[in-house]
Amino acid sequence: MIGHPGGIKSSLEARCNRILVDMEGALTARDRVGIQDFVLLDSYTSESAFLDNLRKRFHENLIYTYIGTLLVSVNPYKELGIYTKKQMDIYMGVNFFELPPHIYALSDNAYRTMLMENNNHVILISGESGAGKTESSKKILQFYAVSCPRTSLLDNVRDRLLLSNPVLEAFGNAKTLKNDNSSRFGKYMDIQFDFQGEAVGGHILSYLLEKSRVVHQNHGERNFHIFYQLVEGAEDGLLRWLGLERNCQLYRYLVQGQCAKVSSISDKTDWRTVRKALSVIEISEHLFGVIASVLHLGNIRFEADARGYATLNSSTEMHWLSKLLGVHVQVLREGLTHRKIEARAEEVLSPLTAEHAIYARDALAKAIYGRTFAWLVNKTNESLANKDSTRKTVIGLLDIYGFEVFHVNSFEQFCINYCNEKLQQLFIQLTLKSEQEEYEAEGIEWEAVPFFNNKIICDLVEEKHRGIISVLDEECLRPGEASDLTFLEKLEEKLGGHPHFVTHKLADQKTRKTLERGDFRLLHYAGEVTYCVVGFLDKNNDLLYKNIKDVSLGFLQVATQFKSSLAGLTEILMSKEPWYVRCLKPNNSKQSGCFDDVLVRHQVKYLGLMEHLRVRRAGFAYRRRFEVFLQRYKALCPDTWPHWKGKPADGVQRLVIHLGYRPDEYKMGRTKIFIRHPRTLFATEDAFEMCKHKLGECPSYVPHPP
Ligand code: AD9
Ligand code: MG
Repeated sequence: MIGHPGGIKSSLEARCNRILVDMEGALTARDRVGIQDFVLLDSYTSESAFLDNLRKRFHENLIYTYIGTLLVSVNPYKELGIYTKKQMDIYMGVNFFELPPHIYALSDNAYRTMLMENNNHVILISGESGAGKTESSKKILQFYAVSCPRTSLLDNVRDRLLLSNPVLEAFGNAKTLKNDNSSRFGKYMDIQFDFQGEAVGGHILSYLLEKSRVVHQNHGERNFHIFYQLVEGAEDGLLRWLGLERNCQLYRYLVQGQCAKVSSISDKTDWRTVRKALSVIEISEHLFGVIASVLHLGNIRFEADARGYATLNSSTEMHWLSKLLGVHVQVLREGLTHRKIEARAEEVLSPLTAEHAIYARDALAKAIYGRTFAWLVNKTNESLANKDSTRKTVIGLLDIYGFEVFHVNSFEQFCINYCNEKLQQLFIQLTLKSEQEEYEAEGIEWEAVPFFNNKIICDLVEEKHRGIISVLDEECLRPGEASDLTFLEKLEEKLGGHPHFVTHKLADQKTRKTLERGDFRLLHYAGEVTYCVVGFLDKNNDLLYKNIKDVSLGFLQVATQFKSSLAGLTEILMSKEPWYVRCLKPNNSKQSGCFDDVLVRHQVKYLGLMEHLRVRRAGFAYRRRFEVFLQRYKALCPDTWPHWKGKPADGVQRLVIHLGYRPDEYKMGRTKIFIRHPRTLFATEDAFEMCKHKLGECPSYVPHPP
């Protein structure tokens, strides 16, 4: 069987759908709803025409538009009723351009290509904070979990795949000023499929959780959802067992942003969902004990004694902490008010000042939460693991935290924006750069499309010895001498003159007015961001109080660890066939029906959508190695069937002439055939479906190209 189990629905059903869409098309004239693929736009080089088309469609609730096989999605900020089971069925097994653009069409095409070519795929979802990445990734997962064939009794794996989302969101997402459900960790998820196309397992990798949020939130922001869900939603008995009261205002770690209640969020309802999900994933209630201990920890107060050393009076909190963490009160007390230091091969306890004790308390809270999150991801993975050892193919889903700029930006934004910079670099490499290089290598006539390559910014951040991360690490290795300000001075020394880096000292007079002395500004691909250096060294060290001598040579600082995990992620993504969803944010006020031209134009620009369109438009949507193409379609031409003895390129040439390809529809490269429009390939695929009976006559036929 080729393609989708059950075959490509080229026959009656798909045709009926097409007729329905055509009828709809007749009713909704092109003028009103715009064009569903930018490639077909008449003035395809005009940014204004691009924007007009997006805006028109947005106001008709048509949030999806293609650029070839790339999907552009504009956040509608309202429920559209387009994610029903019925919609899933309509999109299942239908060729890309037969139906209006939809995230299900992209999901289905990735899935069918995976089955047809027996290889791994990845869907890269990008866009700034609040643009709709997490929602997109959920829709894709739902599509696979709900509508893929069910041939075995693995219903619980599908349930777990779906339920892993609310759990990780509860622990890893939070309300920020940009998004009420902002991802505060990066997530890469593999969905594993067996040879019949059934979703049989999954695996999640998580990237750098924003732990600082546990102890501090800016005005208008919240801590991670789970804390509020627990306090608002937990049953009375559970709250009593945890020593908590049903009032978020009582917990210091929950109220720093002064917005414990958010109108768009129902913590009570979400609690029920999370609770159920945790029980399906088989995670015990002890988890809540750890979460509650963080809240108790936050309420511990210190006072300074006559010598300024910390004393601790919070006996109720200490009691609950001791109970929930299973640590004796005296040990806790000592741990929170003293640090161990080595003196002449002996360990002695040195008292902490009240200020240092607060630091130690917060560091402990962050560490507890960070480790709990890592544990939760592990547990979820155990529950999603498929123990059967037969070969699986995967579709990966990448949903990271989007590019963000706040009034004050710190180490966290630096890491998040660097991550987005890397993803943009990958996009450029895989589409704009390699695409054009391939045309050249294959000898296809090509006029280069210029584009901005953000490699220069990635290098600025990550280059060895002189990149920002390297400089930060160096400073972190000079305890006692280095500070956030010496870090800034080193940056100025090493990076002065770099076109994407500026500080108060380096700036011209006009720019200087917009910068404080403790700031550095990066000119990111998506715009300028000013970072305040305060806290960079501390957050990069992320130490639980311990003697600095404990810091062994193998110790990696946070940013460096993040850099190497991103390098690992890039490798994973590069090894798979990519599909892209580019999410756009229509306005900054989270409002439906409001399309802010300036804001959207900016995103279209920095995401490189115009360049992508130009390359797509002038280029070729599909390419296949001659051998693969010939092997698959040779039955369609008497000259190539059952065996073609000559060169594969000549066989392909004979085949496509026989199929009636027009000369402008395809080009013969050195090793591959390039097909301009998917329609041509789909017609060939349809013809192939119809003559499949021939294949049985040829014992040497291999249905899946290698
Ligand atoms: V962040 O980088 O994690 O801060 P995301 O993930 O890009 O961001 P998210 O998917 O969380 O944004 O979307 C933000 C909000 O927009 C959601 O909570 C929904 O309220 C709304 N949204 C996004 N996409 C859709 C959609 N397809 N339909 C309806 C949507 N609402
Ligand atoms: Mg998100």
